[in-house]
Amino acid sequence: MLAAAGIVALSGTAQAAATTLGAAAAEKGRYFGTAVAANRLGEADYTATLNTEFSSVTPENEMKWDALEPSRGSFSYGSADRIVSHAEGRGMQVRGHTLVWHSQLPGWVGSLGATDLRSAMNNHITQVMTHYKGRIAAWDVVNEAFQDGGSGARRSSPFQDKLGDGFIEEAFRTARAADPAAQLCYNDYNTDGANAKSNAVYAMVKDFKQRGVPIDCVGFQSHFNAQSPVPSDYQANLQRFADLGVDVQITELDIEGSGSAQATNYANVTKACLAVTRCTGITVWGVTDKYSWRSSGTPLLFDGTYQKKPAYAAVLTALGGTPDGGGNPPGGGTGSCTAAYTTTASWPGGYNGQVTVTAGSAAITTWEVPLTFTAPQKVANSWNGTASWDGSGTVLTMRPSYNGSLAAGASTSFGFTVTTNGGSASPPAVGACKVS
Ligand code: 9MR
Repeated sequence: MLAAAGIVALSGTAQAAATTLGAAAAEKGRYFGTAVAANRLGEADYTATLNTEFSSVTPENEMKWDALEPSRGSFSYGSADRIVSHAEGRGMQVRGHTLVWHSQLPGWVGSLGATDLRSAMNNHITQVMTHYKGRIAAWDVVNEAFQDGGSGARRSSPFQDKLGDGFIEEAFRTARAADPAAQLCYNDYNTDGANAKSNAVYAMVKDFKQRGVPIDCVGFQSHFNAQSPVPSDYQANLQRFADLGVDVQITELDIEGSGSAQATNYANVTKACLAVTRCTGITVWGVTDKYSWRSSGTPLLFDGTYQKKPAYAAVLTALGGTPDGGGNPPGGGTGSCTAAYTTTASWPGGYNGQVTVTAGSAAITTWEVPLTFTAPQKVANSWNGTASWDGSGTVLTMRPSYNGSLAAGASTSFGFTVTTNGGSASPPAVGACKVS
């Protein structure tokens, strides 16, 4: 027997309203992105969610210095390239993260003297940006260079300690020369509202703009939880940076919590970005709670089984999208569903197929999925569904037997055995799931 590969997901939505984060954000002239880990791209549900919902990706770790240049002058681009290729193949843009950062920095960098460190920094920026030239929408050129707390001072790092304040300016100038098409961003956390740290970043950006140091954008990481809630002046803070003449981007959004409280916070962040003309996009820091760096805080939009959380619906609605495409079909049953097909086994003369039906962000009480088989295939047997054939004998509509009621985001599966009768072994064409 062969385990089979093909998975086809078909949405049952029937209206023009955007039903995904990426599409809804695009209607507002923005991207909606996620951090991605190269080693998860082989997981079907991970990649299906990524491909369906997001229009931008940020490699979560694969473009950090320790990943790209683990020893001096020796670059390894494999994992980062996989993410960039995946994105390019699907029309997603890429945020590069990050060129100069005190963390995930290989030991050899820290042990260099000032002259060597300067040339190593500039070489790292130039090599990496040249490798990806023209393919990265925005780079986090410098990440987290300021201290927390009330001092507004620069954070200690090999760059700061040996090169002084000027390392940031130098990094941006080197970056502009390496890839003039990329937007160049400064990125940090705990800068999401007005405070000593964000004031210090603000002063730096203002100075850069006045002196013509090339900077195009400021990234606000936006990692929120009970200790670090969404600031009440979040929108005002984005706006004051935008007013300096830079774009602002929400670059690593995650908000710990659950249910409606989490949903409200997510909606407020989304609305704040939409209210600031130069807020060009939002990136959440991961696809699913189970792989979040703060997994126990369930801070993302999809749970550990890739079901849409209330926060998902809140973001989509805030973006002007419609979780269920306005009803499916319009005027018919409420809610929506999707159907995903897998061949679970095959042998000479036949195969087993399985269709997983998943409710959208509202509960449903019934569903139907049409399957078109290639003659002279016959369905010998089916389970967990009620089968009815059309007159031609090629279109089989499956409806629930006992499994019509699904909670929001919940799934059920039905299956069938097909005999090929000497003909093609192609799996059926799976039509749109409908709530009838
Ligand atoms: O999510 C990243 C996690 O997988 C890494 O272990 C961690 C190591 O520093 O970095 C995480 O991402 C960080 C990002 O690069 C910069 N801002 C803070 C993020 C969360 O720690």
